[in-house]
Amino acid sequence: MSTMIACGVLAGMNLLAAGIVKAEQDLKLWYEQPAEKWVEALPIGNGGFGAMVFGGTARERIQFNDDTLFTGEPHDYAHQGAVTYLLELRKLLYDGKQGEAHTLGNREFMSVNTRGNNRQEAYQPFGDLNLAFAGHETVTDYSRDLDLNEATATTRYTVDGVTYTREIFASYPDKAIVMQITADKPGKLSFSAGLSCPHKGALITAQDDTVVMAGQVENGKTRFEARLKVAAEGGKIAVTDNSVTVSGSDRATLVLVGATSYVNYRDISADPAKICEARMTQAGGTQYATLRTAHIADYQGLFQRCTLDLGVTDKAKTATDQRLKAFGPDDPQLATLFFQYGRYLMIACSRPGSQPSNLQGLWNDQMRPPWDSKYTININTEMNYWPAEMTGLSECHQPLFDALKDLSVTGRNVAQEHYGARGWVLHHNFDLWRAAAPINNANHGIWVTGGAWLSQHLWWHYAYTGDDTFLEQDAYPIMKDAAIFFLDYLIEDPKGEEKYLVSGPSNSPERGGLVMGPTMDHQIIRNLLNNTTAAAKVLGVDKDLQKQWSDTAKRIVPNQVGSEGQLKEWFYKEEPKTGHRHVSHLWGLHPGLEIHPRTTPKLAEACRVTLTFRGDGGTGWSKAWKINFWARLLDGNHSYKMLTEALRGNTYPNLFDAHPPFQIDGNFGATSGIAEMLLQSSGTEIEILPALPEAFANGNVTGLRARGGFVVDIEWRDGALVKAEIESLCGNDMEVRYGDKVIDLKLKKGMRTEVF
Ligand code: FUC
Repeated sequence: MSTMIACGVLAGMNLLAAGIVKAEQDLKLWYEQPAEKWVEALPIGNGGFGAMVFGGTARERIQFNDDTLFTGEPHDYAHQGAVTYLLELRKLLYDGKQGEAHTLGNREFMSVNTRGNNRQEAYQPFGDLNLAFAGHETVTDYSRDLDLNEATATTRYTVDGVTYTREIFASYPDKAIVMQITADKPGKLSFSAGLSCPHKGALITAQDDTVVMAGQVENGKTRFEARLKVAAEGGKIAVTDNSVTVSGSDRATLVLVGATSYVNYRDISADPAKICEARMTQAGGTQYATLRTAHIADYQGLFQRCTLDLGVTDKAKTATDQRLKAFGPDDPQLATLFFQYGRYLMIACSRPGSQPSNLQGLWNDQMRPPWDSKYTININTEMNYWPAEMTGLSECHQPLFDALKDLSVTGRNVAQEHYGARGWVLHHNFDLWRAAAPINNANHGIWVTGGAWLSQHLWWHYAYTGDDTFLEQDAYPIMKDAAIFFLDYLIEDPKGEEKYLVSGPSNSPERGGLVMGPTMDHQIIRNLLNNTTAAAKVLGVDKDLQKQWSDTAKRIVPNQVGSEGQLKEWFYKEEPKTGHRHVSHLWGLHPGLEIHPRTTPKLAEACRVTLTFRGDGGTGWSKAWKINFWARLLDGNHSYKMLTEALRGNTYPNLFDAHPPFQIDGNFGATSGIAEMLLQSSGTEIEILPALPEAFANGNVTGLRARGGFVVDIEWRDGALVKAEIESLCGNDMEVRYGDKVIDLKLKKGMRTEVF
C-alpha cells in the first residue's frame, strides 16, 4: 500500500505493509512525516559537532552546531573586593534582614561581565545545510528514523517510482557530518546543496564541489568556518548561487565539517579555515562506506556495552511520537528506547575533546536560547552525567573533568575575591569562558556548592573504574582545593550549643532566597570532605588535611526532621508545604549516599514525606530526579509513575526532554533513574533489582556498572530474579544484596561469577 505526503503533511499510511518496521526490538525512533518543528527533528552528534535532521522532502534542513560557539570572549568574571561585604551579608541574614542582604548582594557580590552586567554568555547556533529537491513536493512511502544501534538517521520516500534514501551520521573518528543520498534508479538524483548562517556578515562562497561559510559570532569574538563538499556518482556537478548543484546522478556523498577559533577558555586564536581544511582532506577524501564503518565501530564500542530488554508489545509497531501520550505498562519497549536514547545522546554530545554537554546537550538553533543554553550546575549539568558511569559510558564523562580543571583555576580567583578563602569555588552557572562567580540575582546566584557537587563526579569516576592514575593526576588536585575552600568558608553557628558548622550566604536552589544554613549545601560539603579524605587515604597523602576534612565534616549541621515529619530544607527555618520543581535538600538521598531506607530509616521516611509535599508535578528534569529519588527509596512503582509522568507530559516528539522548553537533563536523569531501579551501589554494597516496578515484570539488562568496579548482568521473570552475573574490574570485596539475601563477594580482578 502506498502512502502520500503532500507538501510535508501526512496523508494516511500503513507503515507495516510498507515494510518499514523491521525487527520489533529495533532501537529506532521513527516517524511517518518530516519534522515541522525543531523538537521533531532528530539529533546526531560526534561530541562537539552535531546537527538536527528534519527529514524534509522538497526541502531538507540540517541545522548544525559546534559546541565552542558562544557569544563573548575570554574574561575573568570575579568581582574584585566582594569579600569586603561577606561578613555584612552574614550578619544581615542572621539579623533576619534577608531583603537587605539581597540588595547588598546584588550591588556588591555579583559577577562582572564585559557588558557591565552580571550575566554569562550564550551558546550559539552555527548554520544550516539546506538541500532542495525539485519535484519532491509530493511523495509516497515516507519514513524517517534514528537508529540508536548505528547512530544514523535515515529519510526515505518515493517520487514517480524512484525511492530516495538519505542516510546521515556524525563521525567522531573523522570529525565530520556525512550524508549519502541515493536514488534506486540510475540518473534520477538531482538536487542543490548550500549553507546558510544566522550570524550577520557571514560570507558564503562556492567553488567546484565545495561551499565555504566563514564569519564571526554576532555578539562575540569567536570566528568560525564550515565547509560542505559534495561528491556525485554519475551526472554532473556545478556551482550556482553559492550552492552546489547535482543533476542526473545515481548517488551523492556530502561531507560537512566545521570549526571555530576557540582553543581554550583563555585563547581564541585558532584558525578555523586551517582546521576545516585538514578535516575535509581526511573525511572528504575517504569513501562513504569506509567513513560509515569507522563511525559505527567507534559508536558501538560505547553503545553496546549496556543492553536492556523490558519486553516488546505491539505498541512498538506505532510511530514514536504517537506512543508518548499513551505510555504505560503495555509499552515497556518505549522505556527501553528512552533509556537507550539517553545513552545515545551522551555519546553524541560528550566525547573526549568536546565541551561538556550543556543545557541542550549540543543542539541549539536559537541566538538567544533559554538560559543561554550554557551550564546550570545547581542540578542540570550534574544530571547530564548521572548515567555516564552506571551505563558504561565512562569516557563520555571526560569533557566534564576537563572543564573542572579550568574551573578550578577561574574559581580560585573567585574564592579569593569573594570569600578571602583558599581553594576554588563555583556558583550556580558557568559558560564557555569558565565564569565561576555568582550571576543573575543574589537570591539564587550566590550558591557556593557548584564546584563541590561537580567534584562528586571525579570521585565517582574513580569509584567505578578504580583508575588510580586518574585519581592522582586529575581528580585529587581538583577535589583537594575544592575541599580546602570549605575549611575557610564554613562558619560556626552563633546560635546553638552544638556549635555546628554552617554554610552561608547561600541558597537552597531555587527556593527561599539567600539564607544561612541550606541543607543541600551541608550534604554536598560533607560529601566532598568525606570523598576527598577517602581519596587522600587511597593515595597515602595529606595526613593533616585528612584529619581536618573529616573533623570538619563531622561538625557540619546534620540532616534535620521538621515538625511535619519532612526533611528540613534549611537549618534555621521550616519548609513550606508547597509544590516546587526543586527538591534540593534530598540531595543526600540522591545523588548523595547519606540517606537510605536501610541505614537511616527515619531520614528516608522524612524524604518520603517531603516528596509527598512537593508532589509528582514539575519540569522534565524535576520528574527525572524524582524517578531517581523514588528508586533510592526502594519504591519501584512510584519511580515508574514518575517515568510515566515524564514520558507523557514532558517529552517532545523527538524524545527530547520538555522542561518545557527543551532541556536535555531530563533525558539523562531518566536513563539514570531506570538504571537505579535495576541496580544500586553505595561503594560497600551492590543491590540487585532494588526498585523493580511491577510494570517491568520481565526483562534483562547487561553491562550496568557498580561502584567498586563491577559489571553486572541481571535477568528476571515475574518480578523475581532469575540470574545475576557479576564481573570484577578491580578485585574489590563487596556485599551483594538481593531482597533480604546478602552475600560477601570476593572476586579476583577480571573474574566473573553468578550470584544468588
Ligand atoms: C534552574 C532551574 C530551571 C531551569 C534552569 C536552567 O534555574 O530552576 O528550571 O532548569 O535552571
